[in-house]
Amino acid sequence: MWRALFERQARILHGRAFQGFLDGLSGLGVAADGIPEFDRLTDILDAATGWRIVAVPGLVPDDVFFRHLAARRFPVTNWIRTRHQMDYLQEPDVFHDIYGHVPMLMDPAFADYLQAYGRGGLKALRVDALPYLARLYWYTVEFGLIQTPAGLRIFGSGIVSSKGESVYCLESPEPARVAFDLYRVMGTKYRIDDYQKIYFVIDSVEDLMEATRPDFAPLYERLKTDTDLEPGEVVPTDVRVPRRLH
Ligand code: HBI
Ligand code: FE
Repeated sequence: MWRALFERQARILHGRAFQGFLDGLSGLGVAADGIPEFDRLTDILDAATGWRIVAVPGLVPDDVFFRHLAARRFPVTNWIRTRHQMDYLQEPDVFHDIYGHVPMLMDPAFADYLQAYGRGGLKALRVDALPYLARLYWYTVEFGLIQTPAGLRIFGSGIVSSKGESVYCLESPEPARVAFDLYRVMGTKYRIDDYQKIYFVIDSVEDLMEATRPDFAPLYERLKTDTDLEPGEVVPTDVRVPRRLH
């Protein structure tokens, strides 16, 4: 199953995945021949950015998840999907977590971003603002796109670990593609059971880290008084990003 998933995604992501993701994947030595040894993987990751992985049986409670991230520990599910779940499964499995999430943690700026996200998550829980922060994770860590000199590329884990969305997100005329804006992202709802209707595009991981450095508390207060945007909605202040045409 690992080999089938890895080889399928490798074909699709050629020319579509962000170079930082591909560099992370090869730097970790993650390959088609089998599920990586967690102990070996965690040592390579630790040497690169101080992150480690911890095996978990599946989704863990939010506060547990954020405490791990805040301590540079990424929770990795310890089972792999069945052949009936080849194209879609609701919960992250070891392929989604290792192939989708861990490679970007080899990038120092992204490693800092995800730890900051974990710290922010613990704060958000205390002020009952988790839904807003979960949208930031969803539209960057899971479904983020990045503008590069070579063109629009994918870095979101939910996309790189799935089959169909890797093409759709870059080339379909259907979804909106909008330049990343923190307040806009945190005010936008998302669907978990279908392709996204909107993608947010960053110019660099450093930009993303900078944009999310300020304290979110005042943003949460404003967001609580604003109306949430529907996933497909586009507003006049949106900076639209053209899709890939080939
Ligand atoms: N647990 N194992 C695991 N993996 C996740 O990605 C995860 C989780 N628990 C909570 C969670 N994600 C999200 O609800 C938070 O980002 C809000
Ligand atoms: Fe995920």
